[in-house]
Amino acid sequence: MRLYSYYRSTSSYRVRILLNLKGIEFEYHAVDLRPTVRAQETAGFEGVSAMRQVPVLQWQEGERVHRLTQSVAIAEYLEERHPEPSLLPRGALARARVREMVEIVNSGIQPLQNIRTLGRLADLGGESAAHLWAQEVIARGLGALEALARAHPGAFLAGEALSLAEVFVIPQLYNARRFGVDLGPFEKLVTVEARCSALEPFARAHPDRQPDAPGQEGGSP
Ligand SMILES: N[C@@H](CCC(=O)N[C@@H](CS)C(=O)NCC(=O)O)C(=O)O
Repeated sequence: MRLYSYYRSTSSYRVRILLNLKGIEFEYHAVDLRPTVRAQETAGFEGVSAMRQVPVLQWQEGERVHRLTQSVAIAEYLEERHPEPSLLPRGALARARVREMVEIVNSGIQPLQNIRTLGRLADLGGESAAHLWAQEVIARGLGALEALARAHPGAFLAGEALSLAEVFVIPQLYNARRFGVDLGPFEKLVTVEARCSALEPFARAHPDRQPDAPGQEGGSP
């Protein structure tokens, strides 16, 4: 499989964790999203992603090349095709609880503070207004996640088992630090993050360890 990714893209980070957890090898294809480069806008990339975004998962079956975008769709696909280890618990409500956490990140936080949104906000209102907005939406979403996680005692966010909730929330915490969000109020999220960081599939997916990260061969300056 090939993953079109950018080291600091949290949506790509989710898919890297997923592939590692499922034990699926992949070729890393870097797309440089830096505003000074914007490789996603190059002519060929529209055929890879109509939204001109990463992540994109690409694989071949016989003659056919398949591409899938949107990390939630990718997560559900991988869960169905590679059910072990399972990242969704048994029971309709428990599964819905995990998806609830996934959606808080996927639609409640990330689109409001992604590179495109913040770039436009900075154009309209200046860099510091955009930064403040990002801090606010991240902290608001993390507050909701912390409350949900505390309501479900256990070593992980939705109970005793690792699930898609960690796959989505751990990258968002990385981004929260980038934006200087105070993580003090999110004690359970940070505790679970430490537990996940000690696991190889999460550690290997970390932005700093990607081939396009600064300091890595092929990394950005
Ligand atoms: N809903 C999408 C979000 C994808 C997304 O926002 N990707 C960002 C990086 S995290 C991107 O490629 N931004 C570049 C752009 O929009 O120009 C997913 O979950 O995969």
